[in-house]
Amino acid sequence: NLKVILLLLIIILSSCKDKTKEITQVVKEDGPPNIIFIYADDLGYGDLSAYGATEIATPNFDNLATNGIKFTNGYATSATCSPSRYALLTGTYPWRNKNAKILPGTAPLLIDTAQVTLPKILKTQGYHTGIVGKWHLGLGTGNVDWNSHISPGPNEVGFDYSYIMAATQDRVPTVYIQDGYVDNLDPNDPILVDYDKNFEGEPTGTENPELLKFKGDPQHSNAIVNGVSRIGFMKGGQSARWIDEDMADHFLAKAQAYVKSHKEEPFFLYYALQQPHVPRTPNPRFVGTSGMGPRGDVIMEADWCVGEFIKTLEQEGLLENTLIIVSSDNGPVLDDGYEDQAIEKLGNHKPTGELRGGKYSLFEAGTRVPFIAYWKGKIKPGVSDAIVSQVDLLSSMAQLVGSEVLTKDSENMLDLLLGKTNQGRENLILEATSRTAFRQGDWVLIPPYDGPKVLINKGVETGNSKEFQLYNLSEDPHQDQNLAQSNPEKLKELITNFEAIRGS
Ligand code: NG6
Ligand code: CA
Repeated sequence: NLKVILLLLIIILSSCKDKTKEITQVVKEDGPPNIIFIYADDLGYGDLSAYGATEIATPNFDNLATNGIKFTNGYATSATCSPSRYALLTGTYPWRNKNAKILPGTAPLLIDTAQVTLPKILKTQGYHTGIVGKWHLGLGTGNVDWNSHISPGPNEVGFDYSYIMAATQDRVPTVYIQDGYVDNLDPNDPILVDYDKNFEGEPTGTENPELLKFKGDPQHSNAIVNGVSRIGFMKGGQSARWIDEDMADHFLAKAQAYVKSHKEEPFFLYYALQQPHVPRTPNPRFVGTSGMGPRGDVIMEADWCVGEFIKTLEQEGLLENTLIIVSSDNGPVLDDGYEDQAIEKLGNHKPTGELRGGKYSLFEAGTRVPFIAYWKGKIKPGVSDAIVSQVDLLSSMAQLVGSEVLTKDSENMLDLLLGKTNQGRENLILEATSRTAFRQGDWVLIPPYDGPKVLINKGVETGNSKEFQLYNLSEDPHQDQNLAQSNPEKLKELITNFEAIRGS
């Protein structure tokens, strides 16, 4: 009997071993997998039902989270957009580039065209690369002429195809740009953009509030397009102007078309959703669906987009050979410049989950975001508490496609993303509006910073304090107990390690 049991054990064990072998060989046998990043804008750690939201249902995001790996310590590199996107594509911490701040719509390209980028690496391995959605990494070299070829931009840093909005939905120019050309532009009605002064005769939110669907704060009260006042002034380009309520459908259609037309070759698609960033303009199909006003409604809309997009991948037979990473560029904010009832209608929903802070904050909710890795049939569903950052995606994806490229800041987390290990990062630099903090294991160090403790208009705690702050996230996930005084040794250790990386 013992012999039989032993034999059985050996058979079981060796079949397990075969399974792991199978996973590691998958990439080689099936050819290079497609890679898709679905990247939301300002989606908070607590905004998805898979991450604990009870007042809103996000079945399509949840499908990826529950059938893939849901990371509970996954980070954007920064608590604002442009820096996070910079790190996502370059594998370099944004604080290394002094220009990596929230960019105006007229900012020059933030990424050096000579710099390593993920899409460039993928191209060298035979991939077709595309971006659809929000760019917000600058365009041109200063003084962009929106009526001719806009360059350099995504196509000069590694994307074969780009269909983007230049900056944010609340910034001009409010037009789509395809491969460097404004889509649908009538040459007889050229676009002019200025971030300092208005064009004569153009209405603004400040002067013509009667034209608005909802009011903006002073910064968001410049050019009015579709009844929404924006940051920055703009004139012309009427036929090219986007319709805010159609943006989600528009980008979705472009993303679907992209995967359909590139399914015969390995491709990388960066699908950068615009939701739930302001202005929140759900398509009428979604108005009222969340009961939370526009912010909830656009999360429902984004979830629907994810569902439709996954359906397309399924119909095209691509799901089994596509690694999908889902995340967000920074944490959530309720009032980000428009009167859209995000606070009034929030009810019991907690966009930050149990975390402290939010967008712009050095506290956890600024940078800790939903982070999901999904690959049908290849990644075993699970939950991981390992620390992983979006800055790691460059090296990890490079590894996946057989490239050896690594950047200093980007750690190879491929095995973690594929569920073959639960070993994540030992430490990570966090960033928010040009300030940095440090996570090491369960510990977080926030150095002293001047400035307000709370952004009054936005209701977000910045993390600023005259004192060092030290938190232990395993005991205190909401960062209420500053242990800097009571644990001077830990404090010293973290300061030393933090400074070593900051100075490197
Ligand atoms: C801020 C805007 C905010 C938003 C943010 C960019 C003001 C007062 N606030 O400057 O509304 O546009 O920039 O958000 O202008 S991000 O997600 O792209 O970083
Ligand atoms: Ca953002």
